[in-house]
Amino acid sequence: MRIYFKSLIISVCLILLFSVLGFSAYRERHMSKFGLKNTPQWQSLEKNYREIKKIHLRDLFKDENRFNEFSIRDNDLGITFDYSKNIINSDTFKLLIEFVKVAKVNEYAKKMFSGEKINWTEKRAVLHTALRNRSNMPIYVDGKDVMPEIKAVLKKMENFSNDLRSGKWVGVTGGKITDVVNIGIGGSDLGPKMVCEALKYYADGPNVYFVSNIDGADIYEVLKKLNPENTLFIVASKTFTTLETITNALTARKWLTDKLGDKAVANHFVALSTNAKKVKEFGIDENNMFEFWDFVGGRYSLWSAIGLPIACYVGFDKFAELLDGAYYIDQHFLNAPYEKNIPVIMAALGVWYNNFFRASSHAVLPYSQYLNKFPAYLQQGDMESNGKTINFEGDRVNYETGPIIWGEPGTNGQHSFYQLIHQGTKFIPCDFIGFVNPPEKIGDHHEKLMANYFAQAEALSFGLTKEEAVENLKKAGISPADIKILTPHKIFEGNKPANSILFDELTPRTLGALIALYEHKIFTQGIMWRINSFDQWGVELGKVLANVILPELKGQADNKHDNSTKNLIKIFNSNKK
Ligand code: G6Q
Repeated sequence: MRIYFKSLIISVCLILLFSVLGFSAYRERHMSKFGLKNTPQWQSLEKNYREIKKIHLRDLFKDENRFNEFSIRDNDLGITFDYSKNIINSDTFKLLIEFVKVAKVNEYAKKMFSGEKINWTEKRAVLHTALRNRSNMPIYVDGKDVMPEIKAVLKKMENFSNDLRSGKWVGVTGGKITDVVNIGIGGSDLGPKMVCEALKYYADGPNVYFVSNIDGADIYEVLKKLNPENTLFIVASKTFTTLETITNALTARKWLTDKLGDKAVANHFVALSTNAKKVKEFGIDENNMFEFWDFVGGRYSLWSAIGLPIACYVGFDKFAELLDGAYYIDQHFLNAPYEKNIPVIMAALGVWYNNFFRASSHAVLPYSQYLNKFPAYLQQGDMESNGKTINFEGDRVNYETGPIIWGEPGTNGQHSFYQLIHQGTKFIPCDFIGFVNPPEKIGDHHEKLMANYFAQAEALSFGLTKEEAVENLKKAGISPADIKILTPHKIFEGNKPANSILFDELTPRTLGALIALYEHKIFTQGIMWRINSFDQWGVELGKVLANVILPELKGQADNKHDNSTKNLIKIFNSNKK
C-alpha cells in the first residue's frame, strides 16, 4: 500500500513537471496568444532589470574583462562595435539573446532574404537585400528569379552615369550636364541625399541637388542657381503619383521647356519608378526610365534605381562599393551567431531600454560632418518601420514598440542638447558613430573631434560623483559656501548607456555596411515586437484629408470641419493676398 502511494505521488509530480515544461514550451511557440510580456523570456528580463537597475556602470566596469566580453571587432570590414557601456551583465546578455531566439529572428530573416511575402498587409516581398546580392544565387518572387532584372537595371545605371559624367550625354543644346536635380520625397529622397552628403569627399561628378518639399521655396531656391541647358532632372517616385514630387516635377518641366522648348524633356528628364504608364504620361521616354519593383520599400530603396543620383555624383564604381558593404553585413546578419551578430545585439539592447527601462527615445550621434544627414535618414528608416501598434495577429500590442530616433552630428550636439542627456530627467541611450581615419586630413581637427567622441561616451557612462565634484571645486579655489551651493549642480549621475560604433575609415563600403547594420537592427526589433516593419499605413490619413482641404483653400468647396480646423482655414482664406 505504501509503495503504491509513493509511486502515485511520484507519478503526479512527474505529470505536473511535464505539464509545466510542456506548457512553457507551448507558450514559447505561441508567444502572441499569451502576449510577449507573459513569456518566460520577458519575465526573466524583467527580473534581471529589477536587479541591474540598482547597479552602476562604474561597478560593472570593475570587471577588467568587460570590454572583451562586450565588444566585437571585424578586421575585414574594419569595424569595432563596443557595447560594454550598456547596463547589462552576462545574465542580461544571455536573456536578451534567448529572447531573440524565441522570436525566431533568423527564421524570419531567411524568409525576407528568400523573397517570401513578409510584408503581409501589402502582400509584398521585402527584397532590398536582393538589390545588393553580390552572389550568383537566384532569388525568386512568385516563382520568377528577380536577379536578371536587378542586374540589367544596375547595368543601365552604370552606362547612364558614365555617359553623364564623361559628357557623352549632353543637354538639348549640346551643353554638358553640370547639375543634377533629384525630385523625390520620403524614401525617394532621404536615402540618396544622405549618401551623397556622406560621400561628398569622393564626389567628382556633377553637382547634385535634392528637392522634396511641396513648399515652392524648395524648388525655387535650387532653380535660381541653375542653367537649364546644363541641368538634368531625376524624377524619383516609386508610384509616380506622389503629390509633392509630381508638383515639383511639373514646375521643373515648365522652367525647362519655357526656355528650351518641349523637345528638351528627352535630354533633361529621367525617371526612377515602378510605374511605366505614369512616367510615359508625364512625357518621359521609357528608355529614360530606370525601373524598380514592388518588393523594394521606399525607405529601403537607395540600393535600387533610386541610387542613380549617387552613381552620377561619385561614379558607379563607388555606388557598387556601397552595395558591397551592405552585402557584407547581410551575410554577417544571416550567418553570425546571435551572440556575435552586431545588428542583432543593437536591436536587443534597444528592446532592453525601450521595454524595460522605458526609454522613449534613442539618440544617434555621428562624429562626422559627412554623416550630418544620417539621423534624419534613420528617423524615417526606424520610425516609419517600427512606429506601429498592431501585432502579427492583428491585435493591439500591450508593450512599447519603436522609439523616437533623433540626433545631430557631434560636436555640434554637445553645444546644444547634450546637457539634457547628461543631467536631464530623461533616460536616453546613445549610439556614437566615429571613424579612425577621416577621408580629409586637416591639421589636428580629427584628433580633437575624436577626443570628444571618446569623452562623451565616457562621461555619460561614468559621470562625476559628489566627492569628485567637491574636489574639482576645491582645486578651482571656490569658497566653501559656494561649494555647498554649486555641488549638486556639478554632479553627473552617469549610468547612461552608449554604443560605440567605430569604423577604421569612412568609405562607400563602410557606409553601405553602416546603413545595412541599422536596417537589420530595425528588422530584428520589428520581429521581436511582432509588428510589420514594412508597411506605412500611418501616413495615409493626412494625405486624404489634405486632398479634401485643397479645394477649400482655392474657394472651390465648402469648409466643413471641426471647430478648430474650420476656423484656421477661415483665417487662412480671409487673410490670403
Ligand atoms: C517609404 C514610404 C515613403 C515613400 C514616399 C515617396 O517607405 O513609402 O516615404 O518613399 O511617400 O513615394 P514615391 O516614391 O511613390 O513618390
